[in-house]
Amino acid sequence: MIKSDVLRIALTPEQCRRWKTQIKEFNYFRGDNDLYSLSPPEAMAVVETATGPVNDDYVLAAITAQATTPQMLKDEIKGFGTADGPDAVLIELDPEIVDADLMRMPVNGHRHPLKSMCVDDVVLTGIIQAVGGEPFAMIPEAGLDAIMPVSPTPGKEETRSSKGGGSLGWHIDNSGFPSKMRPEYFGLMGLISTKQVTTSFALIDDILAALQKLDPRHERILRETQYQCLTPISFHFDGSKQVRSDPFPIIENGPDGRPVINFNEYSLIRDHDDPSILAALDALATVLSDPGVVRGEWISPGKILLISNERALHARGEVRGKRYLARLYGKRDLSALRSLPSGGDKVYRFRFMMTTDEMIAACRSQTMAVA
Ligand SMILES: O=C(O)CCC(=O)C(=O)O
Ligand SMILES: [Fe+2]
Repeated sequence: MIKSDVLRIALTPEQCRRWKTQIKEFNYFRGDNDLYSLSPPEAMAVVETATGPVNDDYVLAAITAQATTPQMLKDEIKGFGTADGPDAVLIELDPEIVDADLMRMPVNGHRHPLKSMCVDDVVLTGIIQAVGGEPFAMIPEAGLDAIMPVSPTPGKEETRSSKGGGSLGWHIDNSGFPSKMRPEYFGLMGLISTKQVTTSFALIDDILAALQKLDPRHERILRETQYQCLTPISFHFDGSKQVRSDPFPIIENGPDGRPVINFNEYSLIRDHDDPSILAALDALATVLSDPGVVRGEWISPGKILLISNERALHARGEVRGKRYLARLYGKRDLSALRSLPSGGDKVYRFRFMMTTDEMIAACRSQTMAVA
């Protein structure tokens, strides 16, 4: 089978050195980074007591990114996620672009208090912006850091989340939410990775072609509005229970008429007894172990994998060695998040408070991407 294209871009060490120098010359960082190591409950308290909009280091990093990201890179990736562009891009940079070191691994799942906003943060932010969307994060998940550390966290190694150490099954991020509140795409940047760990991904065009070969009926069944999943566990730090989403289709057509996928191997609720549904879900699992469909990358230091969260699924092998990736979400239309009663990102730009009540309401309002 011919796989749909993934764009690969490599910058020379010289191009990387120039970018890094420009970022440093911008000299926008104050070095105050106490906000980014806060846990979500601490971050919520900070937002609630802020008296007005705050221009913090992350906002300055986003401005620096806009000013310094190489034009050639912007031109190459701007079609990502559109009908003419790829659904996945691998960008290879010189590992020297990374500022993190082994002494500054995340603490309790959050940025090390001594790892300030730095070159790698600006680079990842620049790439997310170059696609044409805005970076964003959910405070209940990431605290006030826009860039989430993906690294095993003591006490959470066993969880099936970005803080776990085991393998992660096939999913899109924040599958329980309607698409207007989910990340549209994300970048995973390798900061530290001492042993090979594979991040897998499968593009929807490849998945559908393989399903079609097995039995053309499967796709039709997966397009029925009858699947449910649970809210993302990372949002329930307050001890609240996961809730069931409203029924949604696993495959549907997005606003531009092309297919999109919504699936999470772990949080999909499997209470179906209809044999055609079970057969379609089994076929999906079969296709997701087909080497003609599954791709993989070792996101080693300096590599950035940009993946659509609408037109691709991703998964990960077991973590080995010391590993620290930076993950940043992007979205072209933040209006649904900005209009939440909790106030959107008015106080901390790109970071959304999202209360438990709002999250539950969101999961109960699954709507088709196309009216
Ligand atoms: O660790 C990886 O390579 C992927 C992690 C992931 O799926 C996530 O953070 O959502
Ligand atoms: Fe993920």
